[in-house]
Amino acid sequence: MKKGIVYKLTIAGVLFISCYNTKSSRPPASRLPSLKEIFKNDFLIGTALSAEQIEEKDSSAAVLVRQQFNAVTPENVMKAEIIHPQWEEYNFDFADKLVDYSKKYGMELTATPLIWHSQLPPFVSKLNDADSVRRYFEDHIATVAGRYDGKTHSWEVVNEALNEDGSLRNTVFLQKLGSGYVVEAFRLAQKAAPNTQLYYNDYNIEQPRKRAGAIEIVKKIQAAGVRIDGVGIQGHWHVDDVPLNYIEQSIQEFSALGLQVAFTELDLSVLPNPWGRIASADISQTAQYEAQMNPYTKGLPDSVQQKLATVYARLFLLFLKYKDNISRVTFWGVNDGQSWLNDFPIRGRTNYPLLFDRQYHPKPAFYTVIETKKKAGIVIH
Ligand code: 9MR
Repeated sequence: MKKGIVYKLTIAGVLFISCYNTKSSRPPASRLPSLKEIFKNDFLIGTALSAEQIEEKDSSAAVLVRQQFNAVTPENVMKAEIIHPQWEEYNFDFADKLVDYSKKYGMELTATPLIWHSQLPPFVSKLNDADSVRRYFEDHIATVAGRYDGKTHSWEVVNEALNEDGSLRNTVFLQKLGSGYVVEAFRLAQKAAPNTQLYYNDYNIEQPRKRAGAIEIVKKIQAAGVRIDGVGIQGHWHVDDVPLNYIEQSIQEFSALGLQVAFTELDLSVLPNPWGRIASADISQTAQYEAQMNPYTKGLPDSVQQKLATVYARLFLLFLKYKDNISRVTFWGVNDGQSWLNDFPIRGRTNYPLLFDRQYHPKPAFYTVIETKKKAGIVIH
């Protein structure tokens, strides 16, 4: 990490914060620098879209997404409970709308998740025998991945299969299909979607033990002669604990296996974590609301705003260093108000994890991220 650059970025952030707090000095959206333009020779810049955003119901969001992003991921609409609610019933309405949306605006679409233990439709949770689970698994992959082949650039084929210690998570798929199910999912996805890039996706896989588990998965897939094109590091981190060294080692190690690396769900929480700093994205882990755990209901103090800006910049400097290995950096949501982190792991908090605030205005972190590329001057038009 070059100290000079961080210093300049810090100055840029501090100067911007003074302007940021004065509403009248905010540039109109049309005059903002564009993340997708700034990083166009480096990696794609993506965002997760909610159902409302796919339908472009909010015009501020719609304008900003078109201006800033060249890749999209469904936040929820391709999850099994939505897309495959009953044995023989599929609901492709929103997923099809997203395909049209990505085509219309020339954005790269990442479909997700194909196989995930969470947000399964109730009929799958009730299955007790291995044959039925296998039937669901095969039908789901063939039907859903098959439908979008040629329409989506990539699939996150298996999502969150690992425990923190690198072992396979105890899911209905592990219980009923055995440990070979991950390789099998990729084999079936490759068959159904031969023109689609295939990724393994998880949170905390930059952490050494979980990373070792992910590498084992990749090696098994490759040893079976099955295609895997990339690994998605989700990137749900805490602003006080972004593991830059582990992220760098992970990019190096996954790349050494011949894989692309994508940062698929980036956001940085600024709120206290009830269990210490290492963030988790396991939505089954929740805690009770207490006022002291929700300190920034009236706005983010400048010091935290500045910290967020500096940490985002450090992260993007690292991404730029490895731009040849990184296919895409996707934020998990368009603005702070939409973020899942307002409700996880404690419901009803006010978090500030993204680059755009609740009014869709760019935050200081937006500018320091842009500075990482420009490395000189302050980009305030
Ligand atoms: O952001 C998503 C939130 O709206 C959903 O309620 C939640 C449960 O489906 O999933 C969130 O997205 C998750 C993603 O699909 C997988 N990685 C962790 C994300 C945050 O929980």
